[in-house]
Amino acid sequence: MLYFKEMEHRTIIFVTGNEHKIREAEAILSPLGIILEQNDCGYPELQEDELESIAAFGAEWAATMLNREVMVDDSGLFIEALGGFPGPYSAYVFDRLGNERILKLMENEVNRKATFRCVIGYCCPGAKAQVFTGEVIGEIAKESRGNSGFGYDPVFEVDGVTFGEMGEDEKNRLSHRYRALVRLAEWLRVRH
Ligand code: ITT
Repeated sequence: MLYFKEMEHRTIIFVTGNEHKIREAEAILSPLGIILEQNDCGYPELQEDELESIAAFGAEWAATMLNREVMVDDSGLFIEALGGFPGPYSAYVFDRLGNERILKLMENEVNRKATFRCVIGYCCPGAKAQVFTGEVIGEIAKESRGNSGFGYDPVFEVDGVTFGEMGEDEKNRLSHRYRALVRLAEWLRVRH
């Protein structure tokens, strides 16, 4: 198929320290002909409210530093009843509080709506970063369920099923990360 042929042999450095993100992104992108190489050199994370500016800055920084075509993934869980918390602070909050404390904060809350967002920052050396956003709307579960996935997966549910209860394949067909990555792949297909 022409689509796959055009995408052959593209390798992007994925700058992340998170093995789960790599695994999911590989499963999503490899059928589209995009190969990923992990680099865990890290990047400075701006203290910003917008995942987009954090991802754009990180991608430009990493492209310059590594002198390679790179992508970064900045994700966050935005809980409506908590005013969008933890949002851009999701990594910090997960490390300090974890899922059980989040569930405690939500104990008597009727509005359980939450949005999981993923922003992929992509950059070539010397160019401006491009950002691709994907989001999925769901709810905070009443209790932690499922052993699949990572991070907030056991407490984030879509149509009554948590990401933790879904198999990897099912999560990768509808997740925030999937939605952002297919936008990246489509942009690369058209632009390059
Ligand atoms: P890098 O910055 O090194 O890529 P990280 O784990 O710090 O890795 P983020 O800041 O993007 O990544 O993640 C914010 C938090 O949200 C962190 O605790 C993740 O474990 C969690 N998270 C990100 N994507 C997730 C997903 O698909 N399912 C569940 N939790 C996720």
